[in-house]
Amino acid sequence: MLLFVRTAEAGKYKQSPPDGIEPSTLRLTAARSNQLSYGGTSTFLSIIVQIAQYNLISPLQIPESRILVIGLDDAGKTTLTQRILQHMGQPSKTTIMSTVGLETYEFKDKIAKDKSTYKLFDLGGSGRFRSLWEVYASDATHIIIVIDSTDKGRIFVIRDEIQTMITKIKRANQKILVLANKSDLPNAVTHDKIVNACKFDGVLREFQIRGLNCSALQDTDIEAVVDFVKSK
Ligand SMILES: Nc1nc2c(ncn2[C@@H]2O[C@H](COP(=O)(O)OP(=O)(O)OP(=O)(O)O)[C@@H](O)[C@H]2O)c(=O)[nH]1
Ligand SMILES: [Mg+2]
Repeated sequence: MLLFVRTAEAGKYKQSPPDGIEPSTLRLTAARSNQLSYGGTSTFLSIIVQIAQYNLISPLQIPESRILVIGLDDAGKTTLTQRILQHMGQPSKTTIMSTVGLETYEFKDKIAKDKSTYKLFDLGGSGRFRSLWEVYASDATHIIIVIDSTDKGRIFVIRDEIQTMITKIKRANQKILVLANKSDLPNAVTHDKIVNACKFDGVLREFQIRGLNCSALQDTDIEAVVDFVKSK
């Protein structure tokens, strides 16, 4: 299993880790107040610890909402994640690189000042990281499927990936948002067209599913996405 998570520094590389670092290994290199980052070389034990932290320890600390952001590479997941953080009063990055593995953020909403705890998982969309989606999806309360609404050539790739993931996860009444991102671009299609083309109504029929359009880059219609994140 790949569990390779980039740090701000490691984010300098786009699709592959630097020479000498095995992508199948993992090392804790940094931990900030709201963000855990991993990268580099590690042991099998470290990977087991990471999975245990997610599957065993975290439920004891029970964050109220676990939000998974998935989608193909370049769909805009990290750009969106940073927008969500920004809209919820968290520090956010302005320089965004392709995600290696995943990035995790844990925080409370500083704008609404409610007591809810949020755990946000921004997963890499490259093929080698997609097997991670199912690992995190079973325990998620909310899943945001970010789709580049101009990437018509790969619409069936995301459909197939979602279909594969759904067959492997434990259903726990997750809420699912199909997000047609990049609505600022002239050739963008809307979420309903994507849902129809992918037959998501059928594929995701066991879940509470909704669709939205947005532009993470332009910060357009992000409020509705944040409302989805906050929905219980
Ligand atoms: N025009 C436009 N570009 C966007 C939008 N959102 C993201 N982008 C651009 O799309 C590219 C990819 O954005 P990322 O946020 O890194 O995409 P990602 O899905 O996280 O990609 P991976 O981490 O590789 O899986 C960047 O050049 C972004 O600036 C949007 O709403 N509109
Ligand atoms: Mg990313």
